[in-house]
Amino acid sequence: MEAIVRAAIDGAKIAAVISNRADAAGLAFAQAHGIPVAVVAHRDYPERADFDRALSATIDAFQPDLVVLAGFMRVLGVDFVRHYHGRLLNIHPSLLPAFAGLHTHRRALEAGVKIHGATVHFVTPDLDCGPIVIQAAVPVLADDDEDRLAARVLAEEHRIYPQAVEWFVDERLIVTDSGRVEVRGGRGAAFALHLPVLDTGLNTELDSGQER
Ligand code: NHR
Repeated sequence: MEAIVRAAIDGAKIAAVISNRADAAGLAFAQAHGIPVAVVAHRDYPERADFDRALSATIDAFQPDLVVLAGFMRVLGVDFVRHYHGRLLNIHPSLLPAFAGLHTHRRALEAGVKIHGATVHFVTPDLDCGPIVIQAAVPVLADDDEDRLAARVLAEEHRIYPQAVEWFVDERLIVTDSGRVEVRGGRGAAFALHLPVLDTGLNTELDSGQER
């Protein structure tokens, strides 16, 4: 959220920052930047559907064109998601469709994958399954633990999420009938893939043809 605010995207105004937790650090950040804030505490609503309705009423009072989930950890119901169809984004800390759900970095380490990352997607009722807007890949290094891997992914999240929001604001995102996202005016598929430059010497064995 802070990265999106700091990106100061041309033609966009942050209408509000809303959290389900009164102690969320993002609220203080927003206030310090003169952005309206609101809290809708999920604990006040025993029924998920009631929380969803209170949340959408609070959101809609600010009349946003786009709703951006950032570190938002409550599963949203079908009615909520339908209400924001085509204008609700999330960032998930894995290369979807791998590792949907929680604890993605731990699960990536357990699986032994050599590449991991983050995905910005439109939110659909099925968790972490919506149309993919942009992905960033990072290497998983031999001595990684959950925190180191999470930090490497987070740095990329801070790059790709503002980019995705900027594309939306510039009306460049098209979701096709088959549920894929095209970036208008993009230079092919690689346009929406961020690969941090690898200068780690990791590939020398491959490059020199050894140990194949
Ligand atoms: N809601 C829908 N309908 N679809 C998605 O794709 C959603 C969503 C709500 C949140 C973010 C997602 C993530 O990127 C997100 C995507 C929390 C959970 C979860 O299980 C799952 C996915 C995501 C966020 N939440 C628990 C729950 O009972 C609570 C976990 C907790 O509080 O720590 O809601 O990771």
